[in-house]
Amino acid sequence: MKTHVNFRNTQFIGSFADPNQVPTDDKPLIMIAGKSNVGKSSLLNVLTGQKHARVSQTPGKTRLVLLFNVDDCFTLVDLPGYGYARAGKKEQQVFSSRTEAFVMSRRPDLTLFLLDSRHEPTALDLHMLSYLTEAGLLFLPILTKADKSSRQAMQQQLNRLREMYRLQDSRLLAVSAEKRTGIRELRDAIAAHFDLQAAVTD
Ligand SMILES: Nc1nc2c(ncn2[C@@H]2O[C@H](COP(=O)(O)OP(=O)(O)O)[C@@H](O)[C@H]2O)c(=O)[nH]1
Ligand SMILES: [Mg+2]
Repeated sequence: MKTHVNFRNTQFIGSFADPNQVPTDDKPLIMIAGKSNVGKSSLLNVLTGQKHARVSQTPGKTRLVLLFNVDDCFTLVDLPGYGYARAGKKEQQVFSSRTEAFVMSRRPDLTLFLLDSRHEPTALDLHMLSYLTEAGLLFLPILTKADKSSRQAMQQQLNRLREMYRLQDSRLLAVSAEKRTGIRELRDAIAAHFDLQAAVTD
């Protein structure tokens, strides 16, 4: 039985245009959700210490489902982001119908729900929040781009979101992929969810 998970030992499994083609396995599934440009790919790269996911210059470009094997402990799925302003109306929903079918059939064991620390949650963020809650999917809210906000603004935002989401203190993390802050805490939180410890690697 493994006791530690080394996030840096992550292998890319593949990319899929159709979520239906994503292979199943016997490992717990973690999904990354959040609006386009919130920093999903950047966080994934810092979390795994590798340049797996392409950080987009053009927001909304990631239409593929990316799948990763994290140290044989769990499978991580990076889904297309929502709310890309220039996308068509059909894109202005949290999931496409195919992605939603994927989420409902696979029911991820944990969702990393990314929110921009600099802004109020958008209507689609709130939609995602109620989606996750109503579907009974466990999620870990994460504030991204913490380097862009002052300490004081970040604290206010944390307090506001904790109140809004009725969260306990430990359930809301702030991270910066740029400055690499909050990454160890995030690894610890994910690992703990699966009764593992995060290996200290960097
Ligand atoms: N300042 C700052 N910028 C970030 C951070 N994370 C991502 N970005 C930038 O935000 C943009 C979108 O990032 P990306 O990871 O592609 O977002 P995604 O669309 O959610 O996958 C890129 O220009 C990144 O360089 C961060 O922690 N701090
Ligand atoms: Mg991306």
